Amino acid sequence: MAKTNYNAEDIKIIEGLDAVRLRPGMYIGTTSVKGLHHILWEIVDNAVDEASNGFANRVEVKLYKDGSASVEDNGRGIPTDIHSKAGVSGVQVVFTQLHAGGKFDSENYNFSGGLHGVGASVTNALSEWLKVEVYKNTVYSMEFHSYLDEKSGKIKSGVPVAPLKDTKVKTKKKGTFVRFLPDKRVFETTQFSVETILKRLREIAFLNKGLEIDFYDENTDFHRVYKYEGGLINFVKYLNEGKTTLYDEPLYACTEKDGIMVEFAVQHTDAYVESIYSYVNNIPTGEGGMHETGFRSGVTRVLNDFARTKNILKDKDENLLGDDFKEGLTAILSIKMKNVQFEGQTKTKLGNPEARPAVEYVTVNELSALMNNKKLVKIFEIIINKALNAAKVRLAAKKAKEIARASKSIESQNLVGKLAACSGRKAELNELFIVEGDSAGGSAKQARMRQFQAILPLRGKPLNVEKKKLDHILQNTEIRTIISALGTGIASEFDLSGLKFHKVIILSDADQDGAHIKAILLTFFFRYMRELINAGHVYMGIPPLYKVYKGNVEEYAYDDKELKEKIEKVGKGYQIQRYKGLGEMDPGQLWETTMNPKTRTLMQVTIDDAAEADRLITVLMGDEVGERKKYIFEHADFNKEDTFAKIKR
Ligand code: 1YM
Repeated sequence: MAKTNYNAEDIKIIEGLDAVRLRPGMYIGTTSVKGLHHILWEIVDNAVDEASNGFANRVEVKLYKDGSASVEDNGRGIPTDIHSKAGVSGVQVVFTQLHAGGKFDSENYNFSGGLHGVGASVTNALSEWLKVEVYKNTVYSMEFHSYLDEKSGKIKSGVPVAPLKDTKVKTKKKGTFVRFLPDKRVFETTQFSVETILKRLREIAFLNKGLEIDFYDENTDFHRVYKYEGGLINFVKYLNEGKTTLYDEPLYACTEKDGIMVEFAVQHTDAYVESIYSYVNNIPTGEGGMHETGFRSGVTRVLNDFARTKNILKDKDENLLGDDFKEGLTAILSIKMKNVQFEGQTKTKLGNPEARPAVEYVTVNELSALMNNKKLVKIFEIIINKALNAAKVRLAAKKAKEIARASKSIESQNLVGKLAACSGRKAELNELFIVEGDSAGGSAKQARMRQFQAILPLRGKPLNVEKKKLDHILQNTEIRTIISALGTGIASEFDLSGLKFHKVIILSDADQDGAHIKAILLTFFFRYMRELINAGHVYMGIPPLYKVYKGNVEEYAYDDKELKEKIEKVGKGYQIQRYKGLGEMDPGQLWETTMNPKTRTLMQVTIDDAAEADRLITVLMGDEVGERKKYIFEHADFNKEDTFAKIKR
């Protein structure tokens, strides 16, 4: 049965994998640490899909001392028989054929299950070696490697060492095991981040109730198990930790409609902002899309109906709006469907129109059913009353929106008194430095390149916007100044096209106060201008901590490790100055170390994981001191890369 002569078709397959190595960016977006994790997620996705389809209930992820990683599930095992068209085993097809867009048109295997990410071949192409074992009564095994072809001088990617072999070793196990070593010639770093992996595994476990995910790191002997019998219910409770909830148990539903699996959990808190996080096939959809739209209109419709049946809303009253229902709403919406189309700036917006009516239908049906449950009536009354309150604020004041709208014209009112504007008019080139303190602000004004750098000094601390209503927030001068300087408006009035600076750079001291100011500003951007962050416009400046000097030689160090290097570089007779704040630097030094695009270091603020960032903000900025202390204690260093920030030089 096995093919003996490897013909032209096989060669074409191999060329396919070589193309991946030639332009990895086209397949995994980037060869940074993010791309490195991407090739792990490809394998994890296949294992999780197998579980999603009900064939597996356990996934194990392991990191090894040699730098390799493995994933194992207890499902059916990748098909081991010969694929009629390809003439090689299913295993070989999976790891050597590129599946464009995650679709795979084959007669042999139906992908009813394979929801997405059949990109295991990409992982193979970008690895030094990859080993597969399939457990079906006996152990099947196959190995691939990438090697330098002497003749062509080029690297051949993901080449089978031998066809799939039935080792005849008996096993009671079922499933698939894949282990691979990411290729150092491809990636900027091949060091996996345990923190990144754990966060994603926990998210997957939340999204797939009952699925057990084990993680083990051989390097540190660290072991962790995630398993949530409540799934999304546990997820919502986790997000609401540290918030005051209006009722104890989240509302939950899970049903299929027109081939789309719809699942959600909802719980209200006393907060004013909304925290809805949506997923499609376990992938976060940060920009929302059709499923979210359907969910929102479903919630609005069903709650209005309820309010009318209960005579809370009278005939003469107008319907409550979606916006009224979103105050304090924490929700996870997770759907599973085929042929997913992603759109939007970051390709995290669901485009499939059919998702909207399906989700709306399920939301209305399931919530109505819950409303008829006598025990839950109280909860719905609480929700309606909260919305009525929100509507009152909306109708009586209408102020928030007017001010938000006015914020767009504030520039013409010249409220931006303190802003030292720049002279250039090209937003793409312009930079706004939001600087802590008047003295550093003064230095920055002297140091800047007037053409494209504007300076906004902050005198006091801006208002902590967490737990404040919008109209209250908009009375704060510092916040108003920032809004007016940016030119985008905020909240529902936000419009990215008005942005006057494509780099918004927060410059604060590397101490507690500076960290607090950063946190306050990031909270504000996250809650009211999230698109600004999503579109990559928000940065943090990193001032040096030390100057090492001798005569007229000056070297700056941004951390203690660099300090050692710089001391060696300057040599005997060096002196050290430790900067306690930006204010201690003269304009020349500030320019060179923190503002000059040629020599400075910026950290770009990104949100890989919006739900996690939301929880973090709740913990950091909310009023539960204990949790905050704990977090700050564990993550004392605000200048390091984390959920919010990635270094960009
Ligand atoms: C550790 C990684 O890849 N598990 C896995 C993959 C597959 C199956 C089961 C599977 C799918 C189907 C039928 C089907 C895949 N099979 C294919 C292909 N774990 C891991 N477990 N039988 C088994 O979707 O119909 C691709 S992935 F294409 F061969 F069917």
